[in-house]
Amino acid sequence: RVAVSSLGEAMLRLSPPSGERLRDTGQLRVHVGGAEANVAVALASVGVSTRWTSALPDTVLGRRVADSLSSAGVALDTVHWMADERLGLYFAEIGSPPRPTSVVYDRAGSAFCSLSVDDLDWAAVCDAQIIHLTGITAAVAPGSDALVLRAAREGRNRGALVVYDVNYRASLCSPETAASFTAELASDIDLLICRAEDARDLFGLVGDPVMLANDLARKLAIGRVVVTSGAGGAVAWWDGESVTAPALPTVGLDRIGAGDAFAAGVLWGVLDGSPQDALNRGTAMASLAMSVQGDQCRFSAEEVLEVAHGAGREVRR
Ligand code: KDG
Repeated sequence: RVAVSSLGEAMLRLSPPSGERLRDTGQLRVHVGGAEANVAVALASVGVSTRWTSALPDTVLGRRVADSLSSAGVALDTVHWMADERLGLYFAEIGSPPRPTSVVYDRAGSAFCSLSVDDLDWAAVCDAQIIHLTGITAAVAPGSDALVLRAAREGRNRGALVVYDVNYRASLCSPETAASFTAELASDIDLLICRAEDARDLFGLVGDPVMLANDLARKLAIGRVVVTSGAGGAVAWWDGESVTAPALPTVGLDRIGAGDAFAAGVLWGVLDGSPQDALNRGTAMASLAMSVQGDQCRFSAEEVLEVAHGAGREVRR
């Protein structure tokens, strides 16, 4: 049994070198991305046993993704390999104020889009203490919501804790669809992670992050809710108590994947720390993720805890 099992699509990200634009560049740097893969890599890097389940094309690109995850220590035994399929791609131009980061997806018809519930061995996928799922996985293709519903149900039946990150992507579905899916899944969610802007855009909630966490917990009847608000830090409503953690200073070199690093820190804290440890590890990992290029946060437990301690806060190991 692994500590964390995550399910989702991986993509290759193609980005111009820093300071160049997609419309002009003659070079593209390659990074492996995909929110759930990012969470799995960040967790494995701090020493948490982690499994990632997905569908990959049996091509050099699919193998590149697998090699990248397994080099971080992620277990891939439940990955479904597919012949004659493609890997999703995305193009990201990393912004620098006042120019925002912009993303163009090329993920339609990927191997993950044709993954069905019958392709997976659910006993193996859900043999974990925590099942990590996101709204991206549910919205990748018509029918992928069934993967998320099944994973949450199988996880629950096996005594796992189900963590759902709303992670709304406007390119994949409408806010209404994302909100109604979250409501459908809610009775199987133990811990919800949601950006403040998603709480507003999907659920029509307004107020400061403490109120948002409280209101989401009440609206969806979920006992633990974490709300993130970028530079405003993170807030949790956790079994009836409020917990907060400020964001840590960072150069913000590459913000893509920071939310996934945050989620990984929270899951790590859920496994062996207090709710405050969970938020502190999350904000430390998010700030570290933003200090390097690429979607993934590959820092050791010592490096993460040093950053968390450096901010003058107690994080137990
Ligand atoms: O959170 C980072 C992800 O956005 C990135 O790795 C790609 O999964 C991705 C997506 O759907 O945007």
